[in-house]
Amino acid sequence: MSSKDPFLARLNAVAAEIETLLDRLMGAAVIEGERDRPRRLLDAMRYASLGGGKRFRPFLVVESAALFGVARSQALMTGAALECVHCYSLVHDDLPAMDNDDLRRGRPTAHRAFDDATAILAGDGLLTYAFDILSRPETHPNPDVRVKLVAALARASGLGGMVGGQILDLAAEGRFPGVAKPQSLSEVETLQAMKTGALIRFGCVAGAIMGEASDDRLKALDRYGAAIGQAFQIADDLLDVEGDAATVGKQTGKDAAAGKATIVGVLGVAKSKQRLASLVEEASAALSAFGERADILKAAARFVAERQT
Ligand code: GRG
Repeated sequence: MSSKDPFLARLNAVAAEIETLLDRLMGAAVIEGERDRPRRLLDAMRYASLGGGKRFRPFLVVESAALFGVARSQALMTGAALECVHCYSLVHDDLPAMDNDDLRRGRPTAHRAFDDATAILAGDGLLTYAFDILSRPETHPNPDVRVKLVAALARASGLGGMVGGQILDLAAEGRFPGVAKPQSLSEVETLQAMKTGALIRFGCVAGAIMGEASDDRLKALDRYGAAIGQAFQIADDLLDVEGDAATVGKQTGKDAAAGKATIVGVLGVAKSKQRLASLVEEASAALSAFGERADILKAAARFVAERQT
């Protein structure tokens, strides 16, 4: 990624800091006050979380937190927790029982590099570690804020968020005989808002939670997050239709083959691109109260729509 573009330079800066932080957080096999960490599990967790990925979700945390003057080191801790949940979801999504993928971030998927059981446990380890990270005073000095972060990430990740969206996604593929397939535009929007949107939305409101911002400001970031979350998924679906595997870093052309419910499948390519453009506008409009200080987040909305990987 070129760093001449100011947006990419800031995204890359967060990516480098997150890499260093995750490496530190998962660096030691022997931790004071904890039982020794089993080497194979630690290796698989490191494989799944280090050395790849755009780190777009931590970027959202860092840049939304910057609007409220939150210390960058604290925002990075929350970003690292969010990235752990994201990486766990990728590991589990790639498993044979889910999407059965061999390639992720341009490398063999975790269950290919290790084995199914180790990959399942690495995902479990990353998910639970996220909440360990959020509960530390290093993440925020105020315990009330830490509890709010834990609750918000748990909700974004779980039953009414990503995991709930994932089961609706599997239902849409017709995996469960007798269970209705979500197919209409609004059903597909709901499942995608849960599966992909909820974590992105958390990334956007996390800064406001950490900055103990007013309700208005938190809601503005929530509206921004909802718009870019939807845009992110439409862009992902378009990449599956139009992208090539070498650039995207994972197999393409899989959605239609699997009978997945996508906005592109419902609206077609041309209308989906129009929808993408209006979501970018909607995202920028949601940030009007922040003025120029939110320009980087507006650039992030454009990046979401234009990304090739
Ligand atoms: C298995 C509980 C569970 C949930 C799976 C992650 C997920 C939910 C599904 C993956 C399917 C998918 C490709 C969804 C599109 C959105 C998405 C998560 C894309 C990958 O995120 P990026 O582009 O990846 O931010 P990097 O590698 O840059 O971190």
